[in-house]
Amino acid sequence: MTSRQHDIVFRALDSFSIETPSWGYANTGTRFGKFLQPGAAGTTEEKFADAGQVHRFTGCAPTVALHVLWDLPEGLASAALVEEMAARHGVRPGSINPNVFQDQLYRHGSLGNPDATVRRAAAAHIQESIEIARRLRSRDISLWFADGSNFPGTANIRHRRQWFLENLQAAHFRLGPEQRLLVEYKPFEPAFYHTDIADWGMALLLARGAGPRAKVLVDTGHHYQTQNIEQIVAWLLAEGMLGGFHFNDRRYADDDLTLGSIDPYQVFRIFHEILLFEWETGTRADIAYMVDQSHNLKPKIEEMIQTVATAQELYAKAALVEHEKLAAFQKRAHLIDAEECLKAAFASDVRPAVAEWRKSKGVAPDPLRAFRDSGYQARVEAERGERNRAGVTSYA
Ligand code: AFD
Ligand code: MN
Ligand code: MN
Repeated sequence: MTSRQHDIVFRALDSFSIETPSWGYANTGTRFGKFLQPGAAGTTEEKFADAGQVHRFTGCAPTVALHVLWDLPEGLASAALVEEMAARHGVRPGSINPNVFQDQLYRHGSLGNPDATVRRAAAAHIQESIEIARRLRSRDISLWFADGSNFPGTANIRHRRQWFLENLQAAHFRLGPEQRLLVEYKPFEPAFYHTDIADWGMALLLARGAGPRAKVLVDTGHHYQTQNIEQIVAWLLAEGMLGGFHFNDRRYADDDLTLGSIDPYQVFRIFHEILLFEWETGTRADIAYMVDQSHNLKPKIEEMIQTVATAQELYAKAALVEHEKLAAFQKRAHLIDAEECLKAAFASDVRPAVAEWRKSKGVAPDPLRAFRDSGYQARVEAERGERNRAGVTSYA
């Protein structure tokens, strides 16, 4: 690696941080059941403690996404306690995730429910989530809806679209001056005939309709197998509508596997589109990088460290693309040379430079090894094992 490339990697890592999800530290599973881990976090305090380890050993994961029902069971009344817990563990509350998909009330949807009283209940929960975000000084309220239907003819798609538009406009009206609504899309699951916000176009139109501080959230697991996600990212960047990501990986559907475990080149291409946009426009894309994974079988904290370290490496690789050369090759349709600009950067071994960056920040060069040597896992397994083995787990 040349000293110029070394400096590029350092600058890229200096500007990169990624948010981990509280729900990634708790026992979760699939619809076929959960395999409980003795050291899994069961309380919000434990989730912050575990997230604090990830930030301590990676140096780039300072915020934790919170799920309102799971992490703030008393709603706004839980906010002060949550703020203290986060500070105790060296992290801060991150995006606030309302939960309008779990209660029985939402059997036939939330904002898309044909019953106006249910729509009002969902809207009230979202508004309380906005208040919680304001109290915790969190910028983003991250909205995912399970709404949809399973059978043709059972739902009026256009009425549901209108209810979403009206309620997202009402939510937007309640935002503080610095806050944003992130509208997430997902083509299917748990609804299997139609999902009300099924693709980036619907999310874009609803976000545009809600107001100027509503943006689109791209969850990398929420696309059909063949979709070109980096093309969606390029369009949303050009439209000024890319709010952030929920990173994970997938082989088949929304599998919530470890970022980069199946297709690291796709994550690289997503980061490349963002860095190319920033190079061309001379602006910094204001994007929330977040993890959304359900750490089911791997040890949870280790998988989160692996996830964050992989994200850093792929971001550093993408930063090595020589944009001037690429632009010139694209202009002259020199296809192989243009493609080789990406392949050369992706093939670069950035690990030594990343390790040096970590040391320069007072962080261990190998975060996974340092965490394993810390004895933290054995300690929390001893503290939490009996409770977890008894199957006492918090939501998520
Ligand atoms: C599930 C949903 C969606 C949402 C996440 C957190 O598919 O990705 O963002 O839960 O609520 O993964
Ligand atoms: Mn998501
Ligand atoms: Mn998902």
